[in-house]
Amino acid sequence: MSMTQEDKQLRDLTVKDLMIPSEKVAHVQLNNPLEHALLVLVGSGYFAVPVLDDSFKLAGSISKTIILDQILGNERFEVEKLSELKVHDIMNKDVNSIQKDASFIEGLKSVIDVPFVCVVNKDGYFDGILTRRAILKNVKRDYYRR
Ligand code: 4BW
Repeated sequence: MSMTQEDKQLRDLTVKDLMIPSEKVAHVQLNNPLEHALLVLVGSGYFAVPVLDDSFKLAGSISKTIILDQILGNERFEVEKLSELKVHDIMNKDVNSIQKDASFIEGLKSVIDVPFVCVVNKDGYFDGILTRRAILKNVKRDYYRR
C-alpha cells in the first residue's frame, strides 16, 4: 500500500509531494505584451507569476510592481507602454529554481526569502511551483502531530 502525503514525515516529503503542478499555475510567455501580463496578474490576484518560453522552459518571473514601475512617468502612468513593451523587456531573469526530487528542507530553504520558487526538470522545463504556503501548512501539521 502506498503512503499518502498526509502519512509522510517531513523528512520523507519531496518537492513533488508539495508543488502546484504546471497546469494549475498562472503564467505568461516571453513575447506577451505587458498588457497581457498585467491582465493575468490582476485577474488571478497573484503578485507575481512565472515567465515561460515557447517550449515551456522557465525564463523568469514578472510582478505587478515591475510593470507599474516601468510605466510610471513623471506625472502619469504611460499606459501606451503596456502595448509597446514585451514581458522579456522587463521581467526578472534572476530566478531560483528547484527540482521535484529535492527534499522538504531544501524546499523550505528555497522559500525563506521569496514567496514561491519554480520547479523545473534537469533540462529547465517548467514542472510547477513550490509556495511558502505549502511549506508552512506541512510545518504546522508536523507541529501538532508531535
Ligand atoms: O487566489 C488565491 N487563492 C488562494 N488559496 N490563496 C491566495 C490566492 N492569492 C493569494 N493567496 C494567498 C496565498 O496564501 O496570499 C499569499 C500571497 O500571494 P502572492 O504570492 O503575493 O500573490 C499566497 O501565498 P502562497 O500560496 O504561498 O503563494 C506564494 C506566491 O506564489 C503568490 C504568487 O506569486 C505565487 N502563486 C501561488 N499560487 C499560484 C501562484 N502563481 C501562479 N499560479 C498559482 N496557482
